[in-house]
Amino acid sequence: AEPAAFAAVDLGATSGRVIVGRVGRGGLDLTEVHRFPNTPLRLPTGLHWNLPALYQGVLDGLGEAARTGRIASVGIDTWAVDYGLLDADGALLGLPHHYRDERTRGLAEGVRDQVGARRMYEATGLQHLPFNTVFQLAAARGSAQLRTARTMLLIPDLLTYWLTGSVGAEITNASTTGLLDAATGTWSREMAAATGLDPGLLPPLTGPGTPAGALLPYVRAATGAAAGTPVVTVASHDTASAVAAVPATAASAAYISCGTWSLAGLELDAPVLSEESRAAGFTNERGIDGTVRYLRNIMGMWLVEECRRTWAAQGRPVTLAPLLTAAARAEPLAALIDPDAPDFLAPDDMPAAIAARCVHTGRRPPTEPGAVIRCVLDSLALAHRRVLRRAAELAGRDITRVHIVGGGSRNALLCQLTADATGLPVVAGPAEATAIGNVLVQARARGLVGGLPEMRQLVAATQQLRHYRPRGDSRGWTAAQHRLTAGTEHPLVQ
Ligand code: LFR
Repeated sequence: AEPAAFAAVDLGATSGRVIVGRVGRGGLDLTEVHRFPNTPLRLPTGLHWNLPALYQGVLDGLGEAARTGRIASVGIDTWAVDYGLLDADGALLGLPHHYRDERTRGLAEGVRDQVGARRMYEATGLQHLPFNTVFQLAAARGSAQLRTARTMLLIPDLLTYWLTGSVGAEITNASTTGLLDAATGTWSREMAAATGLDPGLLPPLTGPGTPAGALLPYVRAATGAAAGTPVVTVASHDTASAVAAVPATAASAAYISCGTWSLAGLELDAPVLSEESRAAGFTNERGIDGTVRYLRNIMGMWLVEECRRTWAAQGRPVTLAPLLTAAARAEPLAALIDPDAPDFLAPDDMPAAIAARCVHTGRRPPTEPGAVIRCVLDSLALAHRRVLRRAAELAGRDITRVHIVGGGSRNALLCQLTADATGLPVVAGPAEATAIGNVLVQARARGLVGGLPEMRQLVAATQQLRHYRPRGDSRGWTAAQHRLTAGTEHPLVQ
């Protein structure tokens, strides 16, 4: 097939981008044509996504993409779990809530305990996160919106609906809802019934690589895209797209998709649904081609970004590069936190929340910004180690190498600390894994690239990767893990 250009729409928690990816003749080349901020809105009803603004950003980006030449197709990925509700006329009922909105706090545990934590895990394989779609819908129970709703659409599916008029639920993202059956890959009537949800709200499932529909005339008018330009369903969960683009060649490779979140784990052929796995907080999300993303959410660069946001509001310098230089010089492993403590999900003042946790665990809290960032990065590296070791145990796998993809792969200090903590070589890159996974699934639908191994070889052959070797042995990290476990009131995953 002739080389072709694909538009990848990739929305993250802090910004959205449209990227044009050219694929063909052994090449893979990306150009970011548009980037726009994603600024959540606080309203009387809680924390929401400004979806019309995001949609406008998508249209502007597709316009820029069309100006670069003919676009073969468009693919959309975003963060997971969040959704919009449509009424019988197909109108959106209110702005989608942000997963960091507080309304599911406490309630999620109640629903889980009522349905039975074990049963929920056996059925869906999903880690318990308070913002899983199933809990958000439980929080909406009895609301005017939910009573009026006829269809629930996850964010990428909602954008696809606005662009094409067609309705579906892409399966990698559907697997993050808590409403998909892990064994059958179909909607779980049992979980819908157990949580009081009308299963009629759940649209037909679709899979990566299938056409969703052509851009509607008003979208073509707004963007200048050619008639008949299709939206192709990709792995619409951003993490699934990122994992598809991990340039791993061996089954003994682990990955960390590192952005707002660190998603650390393994690719498996089948879910691990054991009680141990549930208790350790591991999830079985779906990847492309029937793969399982066996991983845990770790709070990730959110901690760093929120520190910077707080400092900026205080008028302090927040440019990342000097902060990382200061962090590299700061005392190693001086203060540690469990990044997954619920206090870090949405605090008003992240540095204060970090200091409070350090006090809680009996450590002297860092004060200088460089030391705070060092505390965060040491703690993330240690969490990477904990999670990957446990994943290997629970899945019965050996890990010989760690791939870090996503924006965090540009953070040399975090990559080096992860190599040090895990005692494993780290391969960093591509930073644009999500957009690449999005583009490659579209290219594959056109016959320009083969299966998952071939996609990954193409990434390895065309993208710049950096290598980090562990420095020394990891004894210091083992001791640090013991100190952290001993000082924490919640038992951590070892
Ligand atoms: C990463 C991500 C994670 C998901 C979180 C919330 O961007 O998609 O995989 O757990 O956002 O949706």
